[in-house]
Amino acid sequence: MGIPATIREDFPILGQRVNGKPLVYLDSAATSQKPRQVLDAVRRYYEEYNANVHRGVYSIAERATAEYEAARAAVARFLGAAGPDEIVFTRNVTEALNLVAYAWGRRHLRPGDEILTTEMEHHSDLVPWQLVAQERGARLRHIPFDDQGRLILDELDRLLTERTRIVALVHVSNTFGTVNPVAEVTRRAHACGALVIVDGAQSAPHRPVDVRALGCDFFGFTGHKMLAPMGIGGLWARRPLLEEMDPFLGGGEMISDVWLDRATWNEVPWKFEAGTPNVGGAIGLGAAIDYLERLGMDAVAAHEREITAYAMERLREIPGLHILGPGVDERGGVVSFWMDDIHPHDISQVLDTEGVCVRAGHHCTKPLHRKLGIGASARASFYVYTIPEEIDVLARALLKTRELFSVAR
Ligand code: 7TS
Repeated sequence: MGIPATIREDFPILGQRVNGKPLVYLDSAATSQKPRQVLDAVRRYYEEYNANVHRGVYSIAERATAEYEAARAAVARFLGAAGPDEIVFTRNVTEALNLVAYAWGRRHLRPGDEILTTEMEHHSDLVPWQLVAQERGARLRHIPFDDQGRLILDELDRLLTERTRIVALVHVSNTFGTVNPVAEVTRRAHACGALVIVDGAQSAPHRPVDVRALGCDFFGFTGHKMLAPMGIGGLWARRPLLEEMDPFLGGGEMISDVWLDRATWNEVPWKFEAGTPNVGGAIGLGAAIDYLERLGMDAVAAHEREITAYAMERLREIPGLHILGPGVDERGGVVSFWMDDIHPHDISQVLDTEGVCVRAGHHCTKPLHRKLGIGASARASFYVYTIPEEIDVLARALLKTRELFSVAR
């Protein structure tokens, strides 16, 4: 069963007009829109049982704690974790990746050790490793990509050495859209004794993810790209890894006992959740997962594949437009492109006059763009609510952009 276009009615924002035109939101890789079911769950929390979690012994606090922990269980089920204790809530995937870089990296990295990432990483899976590598005297290396934006796996065996401690890679590239062969990379990394951390920001929202089938050791995700509010995300990690790591942040909730000069730690996962968490956000994430599970992640992936194939077909008709990344069989719902003689910011501005939202810039993948020799690109990205008619609007608006700029020259 495909995804019916009627689900658009669940997304209040999609009924809007901007600049006199129906809103065509094609920037879901930056953040997704939110269905009523998620908005209602968050509002219900604030209207009916807003209270801090894990401390009150009165009814609404108990309900808040139960719903917060139910959301953790939903995430565990959604990602195929062994249990909710393997899920740490964070603000977003950036915080999840930093958590591992610091809590794991500070304990395990020694001078001369190597951290392997890729040339297509988002800055949030590069910079934390740069910081910890500098602090620990470790060395960063990078898996290159080919001219279609695919990782060059032939290089992997050369790059993986007995010094490699961890491989940090993006599951689905937010710029190329490439779906990286995480299971294969993990198999080879483990054979060298290295751990693997996956940036799942663009995969968990869009395709079935089973962390145990992937075989990786850490998996980060971010709620706002999967129908949930901003400010909630998380980290999945194998329980023994969470247990051996020191906390990342100190404060309330993450302790077991505290003296003036020392403290002991709470159990996992709470050891990593210092301070009052985003309870409303977690509850919204639980509702978002319910929503996605009702649609079925296979159906979500199939829908996006269809939309992406159609978008690539329509965009290829536009003269002087160049699509980045691999063919539709190897990509998620992201199509980045550039156009001869037109800056991506100009593209985005002209599209905005037609009600079309696309991202322009480096998409937090500056090294990737630098390697391609382009400073920036434009990007259309899709989700469950995207319909082919919106791709038609995009294609018409791009043709209009082309005409405007050829007249201007
Ligand atoms: N990793 C990838 C692959 C991403 O696409 C993003 C966000 C992040 C990490 C960071 O997510 P955050 O929620 O922690 O901020 N990517 C984008 C984007 O492509 N456009 O805006 C944000």
